[in-house]
Order: sequence, then structure tokens, then C-alpha cells
Amino acid sequence: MADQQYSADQIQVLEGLTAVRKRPGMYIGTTDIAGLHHLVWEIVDNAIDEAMAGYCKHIDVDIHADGSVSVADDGRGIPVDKHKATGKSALETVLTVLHAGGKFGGGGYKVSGGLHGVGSSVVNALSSLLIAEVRRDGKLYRQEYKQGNPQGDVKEVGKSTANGTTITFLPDPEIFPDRNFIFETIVNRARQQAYLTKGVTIRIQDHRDGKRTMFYFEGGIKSYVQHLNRDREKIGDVIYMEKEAPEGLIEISLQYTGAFQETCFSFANNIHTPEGGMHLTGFRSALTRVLNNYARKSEFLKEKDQNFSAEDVREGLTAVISVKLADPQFEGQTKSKLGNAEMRTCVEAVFGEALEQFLAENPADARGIAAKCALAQRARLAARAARDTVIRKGALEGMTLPGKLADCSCRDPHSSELYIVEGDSAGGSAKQGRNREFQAILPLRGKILNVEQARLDRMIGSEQIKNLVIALGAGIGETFDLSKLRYHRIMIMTDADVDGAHIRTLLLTLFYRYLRPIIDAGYLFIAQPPLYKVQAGKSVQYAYTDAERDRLIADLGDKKASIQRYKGLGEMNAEQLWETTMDPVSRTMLRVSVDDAERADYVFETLMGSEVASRKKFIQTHAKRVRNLDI
Ligand code: TSJ
Repeated sequence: MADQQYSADQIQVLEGLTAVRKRPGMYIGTTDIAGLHHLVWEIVDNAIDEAMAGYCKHIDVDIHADGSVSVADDGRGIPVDKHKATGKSALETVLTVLHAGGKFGGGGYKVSGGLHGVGSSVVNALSSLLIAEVRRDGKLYRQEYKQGNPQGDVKEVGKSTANGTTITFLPDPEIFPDRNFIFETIVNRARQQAYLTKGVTIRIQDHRDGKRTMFYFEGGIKSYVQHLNRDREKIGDVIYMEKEAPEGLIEISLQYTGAFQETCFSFANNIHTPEGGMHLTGFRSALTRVLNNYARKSEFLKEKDQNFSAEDVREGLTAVISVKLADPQFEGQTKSKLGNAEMRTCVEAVFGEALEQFLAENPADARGIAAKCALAQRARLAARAARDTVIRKGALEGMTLPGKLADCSCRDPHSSELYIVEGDSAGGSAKQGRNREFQAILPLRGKILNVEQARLDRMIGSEQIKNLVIALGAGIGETFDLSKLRYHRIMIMTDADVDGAHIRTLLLTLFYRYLRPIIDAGYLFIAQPPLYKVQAGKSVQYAYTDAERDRLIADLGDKKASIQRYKGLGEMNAEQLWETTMDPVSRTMLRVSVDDAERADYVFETLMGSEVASRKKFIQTHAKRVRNLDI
């Protein structure tokens, strides 16, 4: 330096970067592995900004064997000419002045400097070595830094026909005890950024072991929604809109599916906003408003019907909401909620209009979506009605257990069992045969369940189901509380015939839809009564399959055997039922497991249809999803 004097600017710079090294946590959260990766995000975000501005198509991330990382883009190249007033180049300003990124080269939307954006100068300060290379105006420029301090001016070191910026940094061992970059972590973040920045190609190479991958999504967030729904049953096409409004850029992609849950990701300036915020609020209110309008006009909702609630229109929805604004305000506990109020009204108006247009232009998709919402609404209202009756009944009668229930004397749910038994006569045998200490019996009148159509919303209002829910003691639907459950083994015991199978599937549907935590906890079982009684003289044996029956007959040799096929539980007396089906020492049970919730959704949807064939298919499928349990 010519005059050997520090200008006010330079003193500020030195103090700034010293502060970063003194308290790195203040800037990057932690200095563990998460903080280490923050360095990469910060640098990559700057290249993404150049892509968002429309000047960069490729970003390369290289993890080198020496522990350094380089990020290269094919953008315009950071300007390297010295600014008259400060005597510094844009490059040096960006790399040495805290939070310089936002101020420099204003205009446009930026990822960097956002939520966790701390500025590239922080990366520089926390690197034992950083090399900046700029390709611009046919030349290659280079500047080196150590712990944030320039090791000389920017120098022209060669020629270059291409334009771009490359930053290579080596995290400082004095700051980061663990400097082991994780390929997958970088890949996941790169994938997300590639979805959010359509047309950009991001390549990641790990030179430690040769792993490499790249992302390019022509459709941006439209591709994102397609990816999220790849294994789901789709309802209509992907709906996509993009609009540049005075408040910012709005990009939304959505598609309905047959699933029950909602998958919704929102972003502001490519920063994930898991707490949502104004953009998400605007999206949700437009979605509810427009779908209700459509459903009214097209008579999916009749005059007497309630409007779809926000929950009804969320069921099965997959959506990505991405907005870009000049001055994003991040709020909330984790600073991941967009606070800009103008985004709510803007998204609500712009998306509402686009959705309306889509529904008008795609009538078949529109009908599919409205039907899905109507189904969700029906299920919600049915669950609420059932819950209300259960609560009301409980309040009126002081939570009296149903008279049909023969309860056990044990009060510890862990050792208590509930047998749900088809038919009053089988119920009678079960009551006589049980161990009343820990086995409770609830008979269901098979006929009523059987005659009724397989409409769950109707079934759930039935007296029998209310009795079951009260007996279980843990509520239903949204308010279900597993800790209140009175039995930790719940056995469905139905006849080995078609009606029995039908009742069993209805019960399984009920448990799946409204008492799901019971299945998840592994508390639901299917009892296995025998199919045959094989008797020779005084010897009585039971067979649970045809093969077992044949083996028993063969074992008896010349002895004449009488074979009885049980058509229903009612044909067994109390002692037989205990011996074959209820005695923990000898019984076999199948535990109902829903390990693949998405597939189960589909199976139950099929079951809900009135078509007998599809129900039969379910019953067969179901046999494969239960596993033997030996007690
Ligand atoms: F900030 C950084 F050093 F970390 C960094 C910046 C790292 C990487 C990998 C890329 C970049 C970067 C910056 N890529 N492209 C740019 N572009 C500019 O800074 C730039 C270039 C030209 C003009 C102009 O007005 O001519 C304006 C800007 C902001």
C-alpha cells in the first residue's frame, strides 16, 4: 500500500473479519459439520444468483482430495476493475466486506444474503486459503486470500475465451475440527436448488472417491412436483404458473393425488420456508376460494352443502410455491417464515386467476379435483359426527362402557385384550370361553354391518362402531389419543367365510382411516380360528388350513376320522373356541401392519369402491400384508 495508512473502510473490514473468526457461530450457527457445509451453500448461492439473473447456465461443485471445495460458474465473472472511491474491486469487496453481497450489483432477486446468507466474506474469513478466479473480457484474473486477508492485488494471469467465476476455499482447521464434506449432503441441496432454478445444470464431483452426479430440470418446480408424485396415483395434470408481478416473481406448481396427506414445499428466494408465511397463506386461501367457487358452479357442492374447508382441499395435494422478491423478510422461531405482507395478496390474486383458468380449460381434471375434495369433506364430516356422538355419549352417561361389552377385570392396557367378535352367538361362546382376567369381548352384530353398504362415512355413525370406539376409550380421528387406549391387543375375530372377510375389511378400513395409531403401534390383530375339526374316537384335533387337515387325516392311518368344517365361529362351543383361538399358549394370530402407508391408502381406496371384485382383490392382497405372530 502506497501511503501505509489504513482508510476507515479498511479498518472496518479488518474488524469485521476478525469478529467473524472470533465468533464464527454468530455467522454460521455452528462450527460443526453443519457449519462447514454452510460455507458451500454460501458460495453456491452466489452462483445461483447469477443464474437467476439469467447470465449463468452451469455450476460445477468440486470436492477436492486436499479438503478444499471449488465452485465454478459460467456467468459474467465478478468485476475486477478497481472502484474509484474505495480503491477496491467488486471482487475484493464481495470477499472482504461483511454483507457486501446485497449492496453490490443491486437489483434482481438474490438467494445469497437471505436467511442464513452471511456473505462470501464470512467464508473467506473462515478459510485458511481462498482462491478467486475470474474469467472476463478475454482474460483470466486471480487473487489469493489467507484467513480473509488478500495476499496481493488481483492479477491478470492468462487468457480466457469463456466468462465465469471460480471460488476455491479450504476451511480453516483452527475453526472447523471436522472438515469432512459429505457428498450426499451437497447433492441434496444441489438437487433442490436445481429444481428451483429451471434450466441451470449443477454438477457435483467428489475427487476423493470419484463419485459424481448432475442435475438439470427443464421444468423447474413442475419437474419437482412430478418427482414428488412419481409413485402416487395422479388426479389430473400438473398445474403450473409463473408470473412476474410488481411485488416479485411468483412460480407455483401443483398436482392432486389419491393420497391422503399433503406434500407442500414453499420457498422465498430459493430458501426453504418450512414455517410458511405470507406466500403460503395467499396460496392456500386462493386454492380454497377458487375450488369452492368451481364446485358451486359445477354443482359438486349443492346449495345445502357446506363449503370445502382448507383441510379438504389440502388432502392429496402436492404443491411447490416459489416466490422471489427484492427484499425478503424472514420471521418466526427459526427465521424460516416469509413476513412480506404484500406477498399474501399478490399470490392470492395471481394464483387464484391462474387456477381458475386451468379449471375452465381442463374440465376433466377439474372434476377429478372437485370429486377428491368432496370425498375428503365427507370423510371429515363423518369423523367429526362420530367423534361428537362419542363425546356426547360419554358426557351423558359418564363414559359408561357399552352394555354389549364384556370387559376384563384387568385395568392395565398392556396386558388387556379386546376380541371384536362377529355375531351374537359367537360372542356368547367367546364370553364363556375367555379368561375374564385379561380378555374382553365385544360382539358386533354381523348382519347389520354386512347389509350396510361399504360406505365408511355411513358405517362410522352406526351404534356398533360407536360402541367399539367407546370400548377402546381413546377417541377417534384427529382427537385420537393412544395413551388412553384400554387394550394393547385388539383381535378381530370373524367367520372364515365371505361375510366374515367383508366385515374384517370394513373394520380394517375403519382402523386405518380413523384409528390409525393402533395399527402403527402394532396393536391390531386378526384371530385365526380353525377351519376343520378332525376327530377319531376320543382324539380331537384342529386344522387351520386344507393342507393341515390332509396331514392330520394321513397321520391317523386306518382310523376312521370324522371331519367337520367350521362354517362359523358359532359352531364352536366355548371350550373349543378358547382352546383353538383364544388361549395365548396355543393360538395363532396375525398382526396387521401398515408398513407402506401409501400403498395401503390405495388398497383401502379400492376397498371403498362398491365393486365387489375390487373388494375381493383387497382381501387377497391383505393376506400378504399380515405376518405370523407366535405368542
Ligand atoms: F461471491 C462469491 F465470490 F462467492 C461468488 C460469486 C462465488 C461464485 C461461485 C460465483 C459468484 C458470481 C458472481 N458469479 N457471478 C457473479 N456475478 C457478478 O458478481 C456480477 C457480474 C457482472 C455484473 C455486471 O453488472 O456486469 C454484476 C454482477 C453482480
